[in-house]
Amino acid sequence: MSVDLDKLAGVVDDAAVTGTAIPQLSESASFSLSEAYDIQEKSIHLRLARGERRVGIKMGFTSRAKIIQMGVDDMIWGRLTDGMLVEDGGEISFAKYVHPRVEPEVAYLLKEPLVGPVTTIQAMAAVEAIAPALEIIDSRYKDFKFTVEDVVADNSSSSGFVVGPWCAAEYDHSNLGMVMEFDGRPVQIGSTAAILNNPARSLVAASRMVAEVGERLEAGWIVMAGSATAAEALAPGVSVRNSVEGLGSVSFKVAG
Ligand code: OOG
Ligand code: MG
Repeated sequence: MSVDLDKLAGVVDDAAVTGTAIPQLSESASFSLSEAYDIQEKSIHLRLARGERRVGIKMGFTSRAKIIQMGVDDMIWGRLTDGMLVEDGGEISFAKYVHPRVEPEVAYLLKEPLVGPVTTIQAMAAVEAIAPALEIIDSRYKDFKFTVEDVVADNSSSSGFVVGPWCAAEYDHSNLGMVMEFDGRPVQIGSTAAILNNPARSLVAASRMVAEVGERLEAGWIVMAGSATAAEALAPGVSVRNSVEGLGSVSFKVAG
């Protein structure tokens, strides 16, 4: 019997909406990586049907630190909607999530579409601006454990994203220091170089990977390049800031 992708999309969507942990889908169903992306797409359709709007993509496992932390060694991507956007300086409610973590990232804003394989120079020519960013990830799976197929089906743990001030992306941003603080205390220190040696390569990978499912990166979209460091678990009351050398900082607070 073939696996019911629509049903599995409903399962991950429901877990995300209610902030409830579920067993890994692969424990009771067998599906390929390509079917995992189908489940992801179908789960996003449920969001769009509820009125959310697609605003971009997030890349995952673009740094060694994340690959080591999660034990998954394949680059992955997920779909971002406006419903996941948290305002810079805004507040989130802990109760909405299963076991949220936060990652220091940078985000790109595109001014032109990117289609399929492109060079780093072509990718950067399509960039309007770059910003310091924070990603709030929240695996819907129990104990934050998953196979690559499971995490992709679960929209690559996408849950929230916060984007700081947009800066001109003309200058070299391949090795900028990054500090993520909890209540003013540094919890992760890294560099944009940890993201594929240059986060622009994440954009190149994003263009190539979405083309595999017939998508292209659209003008106006945001691309989250992936975490430069291991993720940190959030807790009620904590204030989070990511400062990126030369780009400024981005922050949010978890309600107490
Ligand atoms: C998967 C998402 C990874 C990143 O920036 O590497 C990711 C996860 O760790 O749950 O967003
Ligand atoms: Mg991330």
